[in-house]
Amino acid sequence: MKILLVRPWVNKNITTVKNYLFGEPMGLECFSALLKENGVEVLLVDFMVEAKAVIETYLESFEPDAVGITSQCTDVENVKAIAKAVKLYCKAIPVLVGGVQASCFPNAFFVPEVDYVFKSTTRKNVKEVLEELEGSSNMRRIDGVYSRVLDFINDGEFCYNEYIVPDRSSTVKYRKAYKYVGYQPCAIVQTAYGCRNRCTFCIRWKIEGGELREVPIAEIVNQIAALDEPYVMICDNDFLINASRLETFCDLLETQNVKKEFICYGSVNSILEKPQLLSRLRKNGLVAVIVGYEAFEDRQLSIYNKASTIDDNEQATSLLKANDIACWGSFILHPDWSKKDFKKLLDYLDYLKPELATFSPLVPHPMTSLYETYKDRLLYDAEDYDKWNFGDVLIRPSKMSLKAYYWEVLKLSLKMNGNIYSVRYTLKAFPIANTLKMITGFNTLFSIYIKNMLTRR
Ligand code: B12
Repeated sequence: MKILLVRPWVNKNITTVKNYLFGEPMGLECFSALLKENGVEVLLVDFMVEAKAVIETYLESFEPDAVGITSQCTDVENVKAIAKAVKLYCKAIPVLVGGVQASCFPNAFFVPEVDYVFKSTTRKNVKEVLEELEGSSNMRRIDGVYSRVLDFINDGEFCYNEYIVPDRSSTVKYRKAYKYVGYQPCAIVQTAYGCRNRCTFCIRWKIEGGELREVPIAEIVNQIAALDEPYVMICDNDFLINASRLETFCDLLETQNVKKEFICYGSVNSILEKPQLLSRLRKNGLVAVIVGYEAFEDRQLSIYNKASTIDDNEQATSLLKANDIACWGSFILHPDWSKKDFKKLLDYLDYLKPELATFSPLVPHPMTSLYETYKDRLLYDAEDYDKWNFGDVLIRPSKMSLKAYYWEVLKLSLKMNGNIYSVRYTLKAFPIANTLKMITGFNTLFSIYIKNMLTRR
């Protein structure tokens, strides 16, 4: 059996960070690994890289027996367009959809052109779907999967995604294109699922579960050692959570002589709990930590149910700086902010001096309790999936017009990313060609903000 796997093109209408966050389609690589375990021949096409390619070319040349498509919130229309094109080419080719959007909103894909929607992906449910595709089993209810022949009805058990080692050979022809901020080529690795924190705005602990599930660290180091990329982005919610696991991580990197540079997400608490470990992590390649600061006041941190205080944030930043680890801070822009609040954030950034900072307007995602709080102020319906991209303003601002709010966001991004401290860091940390690409990326983002400012009502 032959299965064609597809990551859709970037949606042209969204507020996107694709110019500097351009990671590998790890979900499809995991699915590819499962398919190969079952003897399936796989071809993966990444339309995020091959932006001008069309699906028909691959349907003709590869002649697949089925097509699998991955999805994020911004991909819904493109996934459906690909599914439609597949069915127009040959009605008999089954279409399978998975990915984070299928996990969050499987019903977004309950359309006649899609045959299977995977809410969760496991060895067992992939095997069962393959048996159906091969005709060796009857249509039946499969855990975690909605199928069209059963009218997309499945009231059975659902589980979380199973850990699968990604089949990186499936993306070999694209790998040089994958980057994370100024680090290119950069691989992505997941070493754990779940989170101990319960931040009110976050969907990750909803998708992955509240319990921390760790993959044996020796398995992870073997995976990292086998990578060609010099840079590795560790996408766990909080890679810095487990001190003894991090010690073993360093032991193994040292004994196996693995030399890479790492970027990870780390919580303020995790940084504060293990100051003694940071210098060892730095020696073993940790170059940057993405820290969710979110706010500049304790009052707001407690609204978001953050486990840290403003004091903690400052201490964590100092610890990172003392160990020469860059701090990439992320912040949430609250819809009830006045111009003064934007100014306060800017002052706070001036004081904290994260090497880089990103801003996301508050997203009251339907999977979170914030949805109820803000549902009367929403600018878009929950089904306008591509608007829920963590870049658009979704809640009507209370202290200024939407236009004025976008203007504040634009000014903030310009001032922050153009500040001498960040520019100096960027020039020092990344090759000049990558810095130039980042500048283009920021410019594109600014033009999107300007467009939003002028057109959004
Ligand atoms: C790395 C990453 C990226 C990478 C690449 C992601 C990708 N898969 O293509 C880059 C940097 C490109 C990226 C971009 C964006 N991202 Co992003 N990203 C992540 C991150 C940190 C990890 C994703 C990941 O690789 N997970 C691990 C893999 C293994 O999980 P997975 O993809 O779900 O795959 C599993 C199953 O879903 C299944 N599967 C996947 N595909 C398929 C297909 C089939 C057919 C089947 C059967 C199964 C299957 O197999 C895997 C088994 O475990 C997550 C946060 C997180 N940890 O989830 C955010 C996250 C996914 N991103 C998010 C967002 C919002 C974006 C952007 C929209 C931001 C923006 N405004 O530009 C863009 C969209 C890019 C686009 N498509 O145009 C949101 C998604 C929200 C949503 N409902 O979709 C998340 C959850 C972050 C958050 N805010 O909480 N992202």
